[in-house]
Amino acid sequence: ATDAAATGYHTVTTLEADLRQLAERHPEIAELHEIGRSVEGRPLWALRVGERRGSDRKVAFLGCHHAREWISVEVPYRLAEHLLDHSSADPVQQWLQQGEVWVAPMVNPDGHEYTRTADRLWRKNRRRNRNGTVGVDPNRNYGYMWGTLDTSTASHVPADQTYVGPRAFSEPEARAVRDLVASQRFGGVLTYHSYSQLILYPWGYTTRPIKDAADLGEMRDLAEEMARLVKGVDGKTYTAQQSSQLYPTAGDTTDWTYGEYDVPSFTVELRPASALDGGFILPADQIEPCWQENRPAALEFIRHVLEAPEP
Ligand code: 0X9
Ligand code: ZN
Repeated sequence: ATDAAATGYHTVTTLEADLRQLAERHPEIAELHEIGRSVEGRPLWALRVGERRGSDRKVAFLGCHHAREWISVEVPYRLAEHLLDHSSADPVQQWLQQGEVWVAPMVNPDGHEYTRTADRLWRKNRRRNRNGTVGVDPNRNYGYMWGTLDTSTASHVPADQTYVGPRAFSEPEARAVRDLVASQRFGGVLTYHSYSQLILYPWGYTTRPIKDAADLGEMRDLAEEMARLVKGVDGKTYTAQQSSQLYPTAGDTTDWTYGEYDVPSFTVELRPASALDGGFILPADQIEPCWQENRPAALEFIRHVLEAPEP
């Protein structure tokens, strides 16, 4: 639909080709995994990066739960590329010797394809709902406190943008992430979205802070450190806050990863800062600076998770 503006962004097809190439160029430390299939049958890809298969230190980065948030594909993709390009230089080398980084840059390929060909602002997946409407919000379909809210930001109405789905994990996209997290036991999960320049930590479903003071301190400190690191690159402000301060929703990714597995979990809302700066439509010439400003924060998250003392 918007070829000129799209130059520089991956499509479903070019992402698959580029992930394959990355894995082929680095066969000793990278492997492409199909972690599931979308509603329309597209493969869901995750790249595993690390020397030792089955290590006990692992961290995951996710992108593009929401179709129109194109930049959220590019930051995790470039992270994978960066790790592989620097796999023989410390500290990356050390991390990849001892641990694994998993990157799944496009959890919602059906939606992404739809934003390219039909409706640039589509958000949800492409589930055909019972009542003839289309789409479940993949970031409302996770199984922690799923469905406990019924609001405009977590809706039980199938036509709505934030439709939670008929039941927790009704959607293959959310199930693929569930199964990956369940099988790999990540020590931390970070999921990219756009926009608003925020670094969010649980809870999202309630305005109450998480109960465990140590966990809260850990996530708050890390979110604030990541925000400082972002600012250090280009001066951009990313605000660290509890998810529900943006708005309460139930069934998002990080409430589930923290609620179920107790691991540090973040939603990073990338550029731009506001709708006035283009909202979901981020010009392709901002992919590189957006990646650059998020790189130290992503590496800090990896360091934090992979260098954590053994449980
Ligand atoms: O609503 C979402 O899923 C995320 N924002 S977005 O604009 N990318 O759609 C934020 C999810 C964070 N969680 C909560 N606010 N509870
Ligand atoms: Zn989003």
